[in-house]
Amino acid sequence: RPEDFLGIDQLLSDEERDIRDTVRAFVRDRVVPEVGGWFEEARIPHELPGKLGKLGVLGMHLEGYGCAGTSATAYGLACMELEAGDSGVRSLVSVQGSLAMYAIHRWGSEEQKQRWLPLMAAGDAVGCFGLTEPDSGSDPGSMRTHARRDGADWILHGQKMWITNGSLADVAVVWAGTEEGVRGFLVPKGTAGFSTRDIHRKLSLRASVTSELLLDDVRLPADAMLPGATSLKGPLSCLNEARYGIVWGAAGAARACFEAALEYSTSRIQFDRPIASFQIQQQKLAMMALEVNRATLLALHLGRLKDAGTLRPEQVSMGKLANVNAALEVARTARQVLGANGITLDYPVIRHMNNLESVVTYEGTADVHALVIGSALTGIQAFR
Ligand code: TGC
Ligand code: FAD
Repeated sequence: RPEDFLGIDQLLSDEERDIRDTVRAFVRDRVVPEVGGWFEEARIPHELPGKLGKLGVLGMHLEGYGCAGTSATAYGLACMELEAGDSGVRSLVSVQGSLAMYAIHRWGSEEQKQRWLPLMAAGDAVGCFGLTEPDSGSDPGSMRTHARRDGADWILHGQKMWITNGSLADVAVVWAGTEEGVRGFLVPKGTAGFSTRDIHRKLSLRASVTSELLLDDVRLPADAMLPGATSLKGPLSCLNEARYGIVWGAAGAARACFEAALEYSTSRIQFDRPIASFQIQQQKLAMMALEVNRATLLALHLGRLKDAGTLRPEQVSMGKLANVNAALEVARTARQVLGANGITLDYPVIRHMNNLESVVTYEGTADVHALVIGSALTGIQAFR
């Protein structure tokens, strides 16, 4: 089993392997045969959230409210399998579970949790998470979207950009500046003044809906606000969760590219020999196997730390930076191994390669994560 060269499987419990294998089978049967078409058509099927809900992966690491309450490691393994299918499918699950549901679970009122989490865990309601704005990406503290009190209500105004699941979502978690600091608001689809506009012409993460959220003096009742979050720490704490999933997911995308390259190299004949028999190709295969195994080990280590309750944000940054960069390197190498076939959607590699260009940018760019690590190492903040 070249993708598990180091025998990392032995470090998993039976339950973790069972969950992993269930998600792997779902991806093999329901995602892999279709996802090239979804990518080509730039769409994600509307019935997919319901199927993912039945699979039990939406908010699976959260406790109660219809969520499965698995370990963080099991959740990570699910992310790895989903992203081995496509980063867009893992994104849907990350945004639903780690961003929108986690925000409600961690910062919401009991009523908000009761209203939304069971529906979202089942995939009967989709969520999105609006932090980024046209002029506020890496620096979310500069956001212009704001909310002011008007009697008992809130009036929310502004614009969010690059929002995964935006137009698909039944509820948007929107972060806004207020006189009381940064606060989160639950904005149901159809609320007067709230509309979405999809972003087209993407060449990456095409099997995923990405939208703008337009908030034109949206009047919200007092109970739309997440009571627990009062600063940027609110949204940033959610990002830790989603970034953790990406640490695993990137290892899955890398594995899928490596497997495609290995299979191709043993069957493609040039100069009367399989290309796998040439030393240069073997070196590429060895490098890819190394990166896939190393990324998986790193993800598992962070999973164990998270389950022990000791995982620190800067460790998540190191995992995201390392594994997404490794996955990009593997994808680019695999694409070359496939020659001309590597540029088509008949093979998964260029789809993963292009997707990873989004993954390296969202949830904190590689630069931002390097600076988070640099700040932890030196005690000197170099962001501003
Ligand atoms: P800074 O002054 O450092 O911190 C402000 C407050 O936040 C706290 N904090 C954190 N809390 C929890 N987890 C973290 N990782 C935290 N980082 C900081 C901090 O303690 C402070 O708390 P308090 O109590 O004093 O208020 O903030 P800064 O403005 O200097 O920014 C720091 C920086 C650059 C690291 C941060 O803003 C950042 O991470 N920027 C990147 C933005 C980003 O990642 N956006 C992602 C948007 S969502 C998305 O991309 C979804 S894609 C999903 C998909 O499709 O899969
Ligand atoms: P910028 O912040 O403008 O950065 C541009 C370049 O400058 C980058 O290379 C960056 O590393 C560099 N840079 C910035 N600041 C510094 C600095 N201090 N030091 C050194 N270099 C710096 N956001 C959401 O809120 N919700 C979502 O669901 C969501 N989904 C997304 C889906 C996709 C497909 C994509 C592509 C993005 C999504 N995002 C989402 C937005 C994403 O989080 C942002 O794109 C990301 O945070 C970077 O912001 P930016 O694109 O504005 O780049």
